[in-house]
This record gives sequence, C-alpha cells and structure tokens, in this order.
Amino acid sequence: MREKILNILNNATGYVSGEEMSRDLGISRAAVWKHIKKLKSEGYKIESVTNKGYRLAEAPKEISPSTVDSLLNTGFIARSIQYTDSTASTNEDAKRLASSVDGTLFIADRQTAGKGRLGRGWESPRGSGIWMSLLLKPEISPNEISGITLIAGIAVCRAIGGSAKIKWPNDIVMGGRKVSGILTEMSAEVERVSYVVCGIGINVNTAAFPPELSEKATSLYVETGRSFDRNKLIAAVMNEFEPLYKGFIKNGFEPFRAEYRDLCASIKREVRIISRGSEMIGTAIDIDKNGGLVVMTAAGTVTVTSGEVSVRGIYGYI
Ligand code: BT5
Repeated sequence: MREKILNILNNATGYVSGEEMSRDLGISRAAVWKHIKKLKSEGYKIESVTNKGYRLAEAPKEISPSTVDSLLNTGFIARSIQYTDSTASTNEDAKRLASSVDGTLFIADRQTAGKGRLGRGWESPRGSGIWMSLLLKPEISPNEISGITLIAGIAVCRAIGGSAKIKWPNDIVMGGRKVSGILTEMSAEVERVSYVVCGIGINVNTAAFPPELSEKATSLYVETGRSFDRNKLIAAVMNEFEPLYKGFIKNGFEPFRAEYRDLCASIKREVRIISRGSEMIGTAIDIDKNGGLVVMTAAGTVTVTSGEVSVRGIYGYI
C-alpha cells in the first residue's frame, strides 16, 4: 500500500484528494491519512490542503554508498561499505560478517529489529535515519572497549554540531531529548579482542515518533526545522571518528577527556544510576581519565565505569 500511495503522489501533477486515493486504492480515507502520516514520519514532505488533498513536495534523499565514499577523507574507516535497504540489525550484520576488513561500515535504510542496550529495542524506520555499524579490530584489552562508545559520541556530536550534547555514556541529546544512541559490542577471548562492533543510530529527518517515544526522542529535523543529507552526515561522522579512534587506540581516553567533559550534559546534574538491580543517587561531578562518570553520593565519591548501567533523572524523558 505504501508503494502504491507513493506511486500516486509521484505521478500526480498537482494535489490528489484523499477521496480519489481512497477510491482508487479501495481503502478508507482514514486509512489513506494514516499512510500519509507514516510517510511523513519517514521524511517525506507531504503538503495537505483542505479541499485539495495531498501533494508530495519532497522525497527523502536516498543513502548512496558511492556518495558517502566520495565524501570521505579517511584512511581505513568506512573505506568498505556494505549497504542494504532493510535488515534486522546492522550490528548483527557486522557480527555475522566479522571476517570483513577492519573499518567496514554496515549501513541500512531501515532496521526491523534494531537493538538498544540491555535487550532494549531501537526504532529504525525507513528513509529518515542513519542506522550504521562499524566493524573494528583494535589491539587493546577488552576492558578498554567502553571508551570506543565515548569517542564515537564525540564524533557524532562534532558531526552534528550545534547544541548536541552527550548524556553519559551513550546518548546524544538535543533539546533534552535523545537524537542518537550508540551500542558497542565485542567478541573477545580472555585478554584479546577479536573484533568490536560500534553501532550508531541517528534520527535525522524523522518528523514524528511513535507515542511511546515522543517524550524522549527527537531528530535533527525536529530540532532545526530543516532536512539533512544523510550521505553527508554519515561521511562527517566517519571523518571525525577516524582520528579520534586512532588517538584513542594509541594514547587512551585521557587526550579526549576535556572535550568529552565539555560535551557531557550529565555533569553537575542529579543522576540515578541503575546497575544490575541496585540503585544509587548522587550528583555527577566529573569524567575520569578512563571515561568513567564520577558521582558524589551521600556515601562518598563513586566512579561508575560499566557500560551496562542506566543513568536516569536528568531529563524529563527518563
Ligand atoms: C541505545 O540503547 O541508545 C543504542 C542504540 C543503538 C542503535 C544502533 S542503530 C545501528 C546499530 N544497529 C543496531 O541494532 N543498533 C545500533 P539504549 O541506551 O538502551 O536506548 C534504547 C532506548 O531508547 C529504548 O528503550 C527506547 O526507550 C529509546 N529509543 C528507541 N528507539 C529510539 C530512537 N529511534 N530514538 C530515540 N530513542 C529511541
């Protein structure tokens, strides 16, 4: 039905009335309106005018691996791109194809089972976002891996620019809502990392979110009122990521600590840390040299290092 509606809108010279569409497609006008709403949330700009109907003003720009490639100035990051129209999860794709070359970037226009942390889901509709995963083969110890999430956060913030901030450890927020999330997974033997998959999701041209996310999620489009070219943004994140990653592998997190702290929206905020069933309340006061969150609690100062924690109570949405 989606394709049929797009076809009608694409072939129309002016406005098409809801009535006409409902008749041609054999569905109710309410159903037509629902599909239009869905397309809008995917980044299609559809004008609706009373008594005239609908008009497709602008379709979202497609992701094009060759365009991304032409915009890269990296040595090995994203020099190999595996693009697919639709997949369950680009993190799963990267893990399945972990024998691919170091720095391979897996991108999908849509994910049907996008993953968040701790078994949570990640809403990844078609056409409007960036859902991508980098396959990395760093020679560092498994306990340093969480730093990759942090430097990826810096890369995303730099690429987005503007008011983007980081909610420690893995959320990029704008206007108090989440615009991007990062999920880093690894496969390791005792002391040796075999590979790391750093998954990055960015809500780019999303116009509307499902009700359960509308309080906590936002997109670049919602925050700025304009559409972004996803190809340019993917390349910008990769171009920022490579030098950060190289620096991190060589010298650890310390050189990036000051920038991360400046970008970190959690500092000086009341936070509630939830880790494996236990809970702790305090004020986040600093980022330590390994990227841990330093929290002042009634029982003294604690540094939270695990990536497997939830930080709550900073924004209205959590
Ligand atoms: C994350 O988890 O923020 C990590 C998200 C990583 C997504 C990327 S997309 C490419 C790659 N492939 C994957 O399968 N995943 C990665 P977490 O901190 O657990 O946040 C998840 C929570 O954010 C959910 O429980 C929802 O409440 C909320 N959420 C879900 N979809 C969202 C969206 N599109 N935008 C903002 N918030 C969302």
